[in-house]
Amino acid sequence: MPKLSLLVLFLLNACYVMAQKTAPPTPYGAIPSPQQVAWQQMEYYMFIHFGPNTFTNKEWGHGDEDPKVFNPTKLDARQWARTAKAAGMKAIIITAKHHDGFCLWPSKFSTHTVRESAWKDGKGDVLRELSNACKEYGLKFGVYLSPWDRNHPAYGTPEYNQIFAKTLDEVLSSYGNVFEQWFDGANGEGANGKKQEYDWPLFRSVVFKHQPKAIIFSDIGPGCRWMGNESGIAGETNWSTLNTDGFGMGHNAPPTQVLNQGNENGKYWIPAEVDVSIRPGWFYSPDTDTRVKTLTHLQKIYYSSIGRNSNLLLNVPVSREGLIHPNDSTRLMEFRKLVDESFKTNLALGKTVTASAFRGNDKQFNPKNLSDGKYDTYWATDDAVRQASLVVDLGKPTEINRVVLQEYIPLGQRVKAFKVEAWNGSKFETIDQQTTIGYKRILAFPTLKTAKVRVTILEANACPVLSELAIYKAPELLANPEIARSKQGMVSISSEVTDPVIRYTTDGSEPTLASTRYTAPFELAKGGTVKAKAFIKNGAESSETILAAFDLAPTKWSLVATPGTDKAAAERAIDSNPKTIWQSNRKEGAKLPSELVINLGETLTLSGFTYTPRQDGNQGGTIYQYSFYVSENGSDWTPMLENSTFGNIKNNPIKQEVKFSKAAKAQFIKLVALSTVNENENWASAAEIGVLTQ
Ligand code: FUL
Ligand code: CA
Repeated sequence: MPKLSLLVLFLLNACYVMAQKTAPPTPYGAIPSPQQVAWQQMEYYMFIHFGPNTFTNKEWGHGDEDPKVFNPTKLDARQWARTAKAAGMKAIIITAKHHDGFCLWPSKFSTHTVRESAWKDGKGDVLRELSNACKEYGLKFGVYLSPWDRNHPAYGTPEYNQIFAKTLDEVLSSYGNVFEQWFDGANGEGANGKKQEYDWPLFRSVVFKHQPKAIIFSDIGPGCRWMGNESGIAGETNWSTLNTDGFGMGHNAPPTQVLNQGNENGKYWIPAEVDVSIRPGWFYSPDTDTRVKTLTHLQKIYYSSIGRNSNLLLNVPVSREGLIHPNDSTRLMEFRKLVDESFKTNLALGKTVTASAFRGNDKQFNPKNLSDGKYDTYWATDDAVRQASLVVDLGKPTEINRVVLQEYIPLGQRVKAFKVEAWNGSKFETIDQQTTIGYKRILAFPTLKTAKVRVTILEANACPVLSELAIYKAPELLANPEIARSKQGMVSISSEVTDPVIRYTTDGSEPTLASTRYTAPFELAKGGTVKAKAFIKNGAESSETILAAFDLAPTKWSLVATPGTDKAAAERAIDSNPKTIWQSNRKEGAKLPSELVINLGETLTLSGFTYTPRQDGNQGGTIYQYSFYVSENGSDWTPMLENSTFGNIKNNPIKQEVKFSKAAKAQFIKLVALSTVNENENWASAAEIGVLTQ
């Protein structure tokens, strides 16, 4: 070999050795176990609620139901597994035992089980069938077991903790690997009226004895945590770390807002799992066959769960036949297709990424790692560098509407704030600015055309360590805009989907592509008309025009205390939120009439008033007969309408606008409910009360 090439080899080798000297970043704060990393990478799996409630149309069974009601005629766990697999899910978690205590397997420790049911003459075992089906379809298997048991006679005594431990023991040693043990924190009364002090350390030790690698779900983990609501919305800020010392389950759990967002620098790694049902309830009911969540709603949930550093546990209740209903499976397939199409082509893959800095200038931490499609290769900066920017060069102007970022979580969660910008031909313009990233963060925004995307890490608790930066053009979905105004008079326009550009007018004209683009809430406290329309595909498709007419906002209004009215509750009638409802006193002995007295905070000339009945589908307390009074001083009242009725409100419970025969000056108004749409009801309700000044 010539001397020169030897020298080159030597030098190359020296460079290599030097390069090797750059140590990877040390882990920051609490970090996940290898099982937690693998769990996070599952992202999406199925929840199944199934049991006597399926047959009795209940959400919470009392435990006194005849076990014979459990009688699925065509139960096929392979159909469930096949559906989950085809939906793109990685596992199934089933309610082996819900609060009614009924066991979906023939437990030795209960007399309220499939053995006592009519199904398969008492010889069936749902857990056996499902665990086998999961194996067949390559899915993981998990179990939900409620410690709250409204059937077991020992519930409420120390003996029950031993029984529940044995029950766990039985399940966790009989059906192969269990990837997740789901503990419901609910702790109600048993059949004897007693509550149980749960022995959580004992329960956990049984889980780990048989399933040392299982992820334990509960309000406080230790494997993963409840994220604080059942509507599928994790916090925009979402730390996978949580402080749980001194906390317990249920009412001892950290506040739901903390569960929703985690604790920055929390002591333990306990990432969020989003549990939500594809139907309004957790259990099957024929009443909800036509209320399976829409595709746009599921997409919204996807972005607010998987897109916000959480896993998504989507409940698909099994029907009375023992099958997943076609309405649910059809929707699941549509949803999978949408997700697949959205993330089919990573436009950043293999593209050049440049960084303002990278660790030790070492190839190992090169920004190229961000566009190689591999989670295990990452870009990092030197320890002292907490701010950095990355530019992806797409090569040519390209339509995009999704950016996906991933931190390399084996080294902890670090990023606190970041910004994403697009090159508009002469400068970078902000698309979005957000807080945490975590395992995965998806930003969805209306389609724009750009040749370069810049991501800037604005703040991090330690040097940033990112695995991937991916860019997509997802199919655009359309939905009608929704217009709302706050008590302070700020109008906001929202949409269930992120793709449309929303344009609006306040002069009554039809919104067009030339109208003002909605970007942030605007003031309309004195009232006016807002018309909004959503556009996608550069305006080629548009939604309906949505109109909202507002009168004076209740900014200065307050409730006047009157006998029998809870002032705080009554605030809900003047909070500009039709979802919150005022109810008059419902205690025993309560009776109508009941009244609401409002101080408008200034003297106004009123031409009428409005009454919005509750909009939640329930008609309880909806006012039918009423009287309405005004006053300038709060003590001398002038009747404007007496013994009047809201015509047709029972059949069509929309906002009622009532005009006075002549305008009146008033600082105080009083609505007196005389009767409601339901007979023999002794209380009234209201979603909103307003005035007409125009
Ligand atoms: C809750 C339970 O009370 C519900 O019935 C349901 O099982 C849900 C997933 O968890 O705590
Ligand atoms: Ca990578």
